[in-house]
Parts: sequence; structure tokens; C-alpha cells
Amino acid sequence: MSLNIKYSPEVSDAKTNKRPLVALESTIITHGMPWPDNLAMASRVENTIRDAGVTPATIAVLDGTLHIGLSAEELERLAQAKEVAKLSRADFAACLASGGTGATTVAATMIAAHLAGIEVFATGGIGGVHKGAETSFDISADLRELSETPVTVVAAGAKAILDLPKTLEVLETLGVPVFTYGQHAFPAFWSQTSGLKAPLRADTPGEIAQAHRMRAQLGLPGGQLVANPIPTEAEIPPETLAPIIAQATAEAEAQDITGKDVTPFLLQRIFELTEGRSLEANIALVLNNARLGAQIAQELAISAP
Ligand code: PSU
Ligand code: MN
Repeated sequence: MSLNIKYSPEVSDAKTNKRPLVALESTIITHGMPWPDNLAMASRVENTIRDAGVTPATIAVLDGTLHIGLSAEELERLAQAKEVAKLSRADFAACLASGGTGATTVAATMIAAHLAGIEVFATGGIGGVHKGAETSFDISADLRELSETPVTVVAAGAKAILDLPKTLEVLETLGVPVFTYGQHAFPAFWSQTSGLKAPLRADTPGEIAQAHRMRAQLGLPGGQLVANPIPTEAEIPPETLAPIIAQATAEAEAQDITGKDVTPFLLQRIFELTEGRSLEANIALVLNNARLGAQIAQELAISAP
């Protein structure tokens, strides 16, 4: 059996004419936000990229076909779907082989983007090392993917539901370049700073594109993580979030939530406990990342090999 890939017309056109593209994940739509805000977010993100003169490619598996770019109808179907698989590196191929439908995480989106020749990908937050990982061993496959697959990922750092110092340590061990954009402090998703210093800093999209090209010239296989701080007006102070995160994490433990259910459970509880404020912030930061992703894609297009 062979892999079925379907490119949307706009993605196919951009590829033919060597115009810049930005990949987008779909787990953020199916498992990261509630309906109908998820669909509104996904369309706004795509339009933000189009407004910058770049083509968006939202990636998902629909009935065993890998879609690179979705139509408005396909996007809506996915946003409304109930029992969609959450696909990472481990289960991506099995879903395609069985004709299933699934949303791609950061890891699976990187694999698909690379296959489609797309070098940059914008999202909200990446998976990382969970709190208590020293006993649960819960470390997202996103981290290893960043060390393997040559795609530059723009995110707003990682959520404070994760153990951020350990996440940065693992990224360093795996040899993943971690840049913060326009500041030294590593951002914490809903908050501009986490109290940690990022290993690298970039102030222009051009620097990020050049570092991406230089890695390839060194023969290094992986990608890069660009941590772009949430815009000031959308930020939620860490003091406000700390007790909410503590509560959500305790509930996950009490209810024996494990494995790939952990992240969606925590996101949903934090949404409820902040009365929707976390969602507004999440949407603002994804749009901000889409803008930066589009700028990096334009710079990469100038230096395309
Ligand atoms: N973090 C977020 N929002 C998300 C996710 C993570 O702030 O939607 C999703 C992404 O798709 C990410 C995945 O790749 O969760 C990580 O899941 P896990 O921790 O199970 O690897
Ligand atoms: Mn996990």
C-alpha cells in the first residue's frame, strides 16, 4: 500500500511557484480548544498567514489520506469531530495504514511538513517534560522530533503545566537550538517570562532563517525551536495561573489521567478554571506566532537552496 498525500490547491500552487509556506498543526484544533472557538482560531491563523503573503498548510489525516492544507469544509469537519486520534510519531503511520482520521501534534506535523518540503511551522505551545516526569517518564515526543526533523517551529514557549527547567535541559541534551524572540527570558506560554533564560536569542526573522540554513550546512539533522513571547496586552500573570495549574495538575493525578490524555485534560481544566481567559490568551499568541512564522518563511524563501 502506498501513502496517499493530498495537497490543497493553494499549497500545491505555492509549491509549484516556490512561494513561502507555513505548516500548521491540527491537534491544537481537536484537542487544544473547544468548539467553535477552535474553528475560528484555525481560520484566523490561516488568514493571518495569507495576509502576510504566505500560504498556510494545515496538516491532518482524513480517512487515511495525509492532507497538506485543508479546505474550509475539511477544517470545519475536523474542528467538530469528536473521536479524532491525536497523532504523534509513534501512531502516525498506523493511522494512515488503517484509513483512520487523526489530528497531528507538533511531532507529527513536523514529519509531514518535512515530507512536503515545508521548513517552518507555527503553533501555540510544544509538548515537553511533564511535572513529575522523574516518576511518570512523561516526556513529549515533540522534543525528540525537534532533534530529528529539520523544521523551524515557532511556539510561545511551553506551558507552565510542564516542568520548564527540565524541558530546556532535555532540549539541550538533544541538541535542539532554542531561541527566544526579542528578549532573553524564556516565555511561559500565557506569560511573557518564565524566570528562565533561553539559551539563544534572535531579534529578526532573518537571523532565524540563517541559523536554519547553517544547521543544514553542518549536516545536523534536527530543527529549531523559536519561543515567541505572548503579546503584552494578552498576557496572564504567572501569579494568577500558578494556583490554577496546581489544581488542574492535582485533579489529573487524582483521576489517574495518563499518557496522551494528560495535555488535553489540563488544557480543558485550565480553560474552565480561568473562565475562558486562557483561551483568549492562547488565540492571541497563536496569531502572533503565525505572523512570525510567515516572516521566517519569507526569509527562508530568499535563501532557498
Ligand atoms: N500544548 C499546548 N497546546 C496544544 C498542545 C500542547 O499548549 O494543543 C498539543 C500539541 O499538538 C502538542 C501536543 O504537540 O499537545 C503534545 O502532546 P503530548 O504532551 O501528549 O506529547
Ligand atoms: Mn506525554
